[in-house]
Amino acid sequence: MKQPVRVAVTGAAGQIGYALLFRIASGAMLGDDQPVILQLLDITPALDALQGVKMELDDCAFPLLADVICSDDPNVAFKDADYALLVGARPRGPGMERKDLLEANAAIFSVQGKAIDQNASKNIKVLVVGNPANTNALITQRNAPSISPRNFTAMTRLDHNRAMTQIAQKTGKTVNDVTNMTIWGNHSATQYPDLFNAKVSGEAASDLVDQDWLENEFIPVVQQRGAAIIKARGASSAASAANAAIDHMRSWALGTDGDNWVSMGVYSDGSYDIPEGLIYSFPCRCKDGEWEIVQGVSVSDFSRGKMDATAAELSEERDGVKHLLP
Ligand code: NAX
Repeated sequence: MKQPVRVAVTGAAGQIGYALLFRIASGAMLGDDQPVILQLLDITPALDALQGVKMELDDCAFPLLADVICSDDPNVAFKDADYALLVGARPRGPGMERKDLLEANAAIFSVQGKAIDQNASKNIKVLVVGNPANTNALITQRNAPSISPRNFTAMTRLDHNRAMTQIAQKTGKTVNDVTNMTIWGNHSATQYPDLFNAKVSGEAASDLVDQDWLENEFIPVVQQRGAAIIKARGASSAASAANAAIDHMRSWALGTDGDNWVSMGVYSDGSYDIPEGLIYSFPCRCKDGEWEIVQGVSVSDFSRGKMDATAAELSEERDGVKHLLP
């Protein structure tokens, strides 16, 4: 049996946490031969609820679950962590402006970035789920200067999975037939789900649908899916978000298949003329625990406009918290 790895999860007492922890502990994220130690962080008022989650984890008797540590101290939760899933974030409260939301989260993620810098493994792989995920990932990364910026990522895999299902259903196929989907940019309503490079059973997805559906159905449905779930369920996506977090980490740790790729919010190196240093969602392939941005993906004028618009939003978000960045 391999040595256990340490997986920190923040916001662990929340609804995504409840859908996520049991799957990590069962081996769905890192493989069924990889034991894990869960290091769970939440705020002090949520510690009783977190203890209840730990009791349920204990009661599952997962063979791969070596230990569960619960804390309200980021220095404890990130101690020697090999992986971190940053799920906990400040939701938008009544009367809160977008700027206030960015600032409240900047405070949380700068504390967590510093705690990761001081306590975690230097090879830690960090996924930020809590919104605004890309900018929270940027803040975390900037507060952890001793760790490579490549180790901080943001989640757009839920958008990616949503887009795969939309095109599969439209073309009467299954998600197994859909490859090379890309979400470009921010995990927000400006994200650009790209059908021009996606394939369905090897054929260009954009050839199988008309431009009207692509522009006026597919893109807005994917962009607005989170709001549609809230309207239908009375609560935001939780199981599908947890599933996407598992998919993201699994792809990163264990690799992607062949020529296929996945969407990950990663540190921009200037590829596709996206400003360097933004955490922007690109098509990525993963191997041996490393991601790379897929190069040479075709970009039409239509795509370019949408990729630039979502980059502009990310630059604005970054400028909004500039005074808080080290
Ligand atoms: P919940 O409100 O159910 O849970 C959040 C948990 O985080 C709570 O237990 C809270 O006490 C905790 N928390 C708050 N501040 C904390 C801090 N400083 N340190 C540690 N824990 C803290 O929200 P949930 O539905 O689980 O969603 C969590 C986050 O995921 C939200 O920001 C949400 O917007 C975001 N999402 C991101 C998605 C993505 O695709 N990137 C999709 C789903 C989801 O909307």
